[in-house]
Amino acid sequence: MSAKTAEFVLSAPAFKDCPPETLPEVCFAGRSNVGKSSLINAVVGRKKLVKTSNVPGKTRAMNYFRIDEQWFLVDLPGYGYAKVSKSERERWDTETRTYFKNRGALRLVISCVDSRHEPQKLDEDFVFWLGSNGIPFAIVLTKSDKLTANQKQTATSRVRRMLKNMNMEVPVLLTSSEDKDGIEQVRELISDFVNNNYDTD
Ligand SMILES: Nc1nc2c(ncn2[C@@H]2O[C@H](COP(=O)(O)OP(=O)(O)OP(=O)(O)O)[C@@H](O)[C@H]2O)c(=O)[nH]1
Ligand SMILES: [Mg+2]
Repeated sequence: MSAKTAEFVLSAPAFKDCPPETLPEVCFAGRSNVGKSSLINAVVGRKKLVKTSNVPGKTRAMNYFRIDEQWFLVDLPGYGYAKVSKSERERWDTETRTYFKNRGALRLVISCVDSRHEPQKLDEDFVFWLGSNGIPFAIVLTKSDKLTANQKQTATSRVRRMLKNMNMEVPVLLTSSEDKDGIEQVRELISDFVNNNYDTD
């Protein structure tokens, strides 16, 4: 189901600017241009809740949205965008790591990975870091409309293999914001974590 209400709350350039932890939250992260914003719009069922673009790396803040008065959705700027200065990249790395580690209300990180490619080093490092720090996450593969049935199989199994090599077991979903494949499953996943139906220990 689409969200009944979805409102922009604020844009937090730093961890200290995040809103009070009044609701459970779910955060979307991933490389620039992976399709995070499109995925968010599809999940919430809004055409333009979040801006999508061909110009990657524009947002440099944690963007908060209140969904159905029940949870906060957080859109993070993509990592791995080459044109961002080194100092800004380092600042952002510190802020997001602080956020992931210290945000008590954070229930789930949705780590978005492009289904067309092997997970990149940056994706692997990010996932490994989340897992090592005990942060609950799931992997959502994006842009599945670009794949054949065979390629879909490959995309999912290579991510599962990567997780297995890291000794991690987390949900892996294949999605397309274009044809809405897998979107309902992402909603269900979010709802499970928001309502605490998952044992994350
Ligand atoms: N075919 C296809 N294209 C998609 C899909 N999702 C996103 N795209 C395209 O991929 C590009 C990037 O999408 P965004 O949603 O803006 O990506 P993002 O991860 O939010 O990017 P940044 O915010 O810049 O990090 C756009 O041109 C989208 O139209 C999808 O499911 N299928
Ligand atoms: Mg975006």
